[in-house]
Amino acid sequence: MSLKFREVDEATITKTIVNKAAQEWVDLAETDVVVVGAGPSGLTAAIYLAKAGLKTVVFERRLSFGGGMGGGGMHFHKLVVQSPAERILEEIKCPFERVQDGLFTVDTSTLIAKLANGAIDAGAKIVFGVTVEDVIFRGGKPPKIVGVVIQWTSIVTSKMHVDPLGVKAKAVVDCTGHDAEVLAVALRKIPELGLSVKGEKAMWAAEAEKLTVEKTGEVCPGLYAAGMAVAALHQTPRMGPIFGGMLLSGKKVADLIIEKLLGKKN
Ligand code: 48H
Repeated sequence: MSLKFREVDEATITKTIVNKAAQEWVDLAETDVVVVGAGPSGLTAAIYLAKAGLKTVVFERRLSFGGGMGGGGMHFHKLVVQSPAERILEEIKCPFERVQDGLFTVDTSTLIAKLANGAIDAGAKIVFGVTVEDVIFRGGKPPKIVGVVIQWTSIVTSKMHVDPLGVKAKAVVDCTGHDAEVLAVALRKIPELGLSVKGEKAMWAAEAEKLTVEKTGEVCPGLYAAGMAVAALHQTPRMGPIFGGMLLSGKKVADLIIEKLLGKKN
């Protein structure tokens, strides 16, 4: 390999970045599915949505993947996953260890990398540093969610008054975790929906896992909930650092959207 560096002009670096990003943003302005949040449920949903051929964009407010996975259980770097979610681990080629019948453990960093890689390989676009702060809706009985309102996270945290942009989508999935941020704002600003986010209940792992997956789905036309946002909406219990429910919830929401938009049953 030659050790001679290619000379690069600063203006070329700027033009390349701005040009390519702007071209992509033009394309992102109208998409099939917006997934909000790149945690376990959001990344899993993105894998299956993109695999099915749906144009999928994940907006993540932080500059990293993984959501609550990185913290493991109280910073211990292992997560627990139960059957049948190991099938998802197998599909994304994520190494895991069997602990007991139907119970498995995986390294936090490994699961984050494999889920993110799976989503990108499937064709999903993941954009960091973007906060979804509102939804776009159209009136009707019931009203329909037709997109999201986005802002740079750095603008949100600086509290500067900069007007946001809108991205249209056929389906929006709230995968924002404990605060169910997209549902919270949509349900507050569109009272006709007659719902609100009350927050999850105290811990009961087995019940929480079952109910999270069971209640994953469409909340109102165009707006879906997956992962911990489901528990926050339906006031079901929390589960602690067991992640099978998050993965299965992400897959279930993807299956529902695929069926709705493409008429295909998985
Ligand atoms: C853009 C946003 C916004 C926004 C948030 O918290 P997450 O990991 O969410 P889930 O539901 O996929 O997984 C939950 C799991 O991590 C967890 O917390 C569990 C199992 N807890 C059990 C318990 O008992 O405590 O990821 C959400 C992601 C994060 O990366 C956020 O930064 C991001 O969404 N996010 N992105 N716009 N408005 N709000």
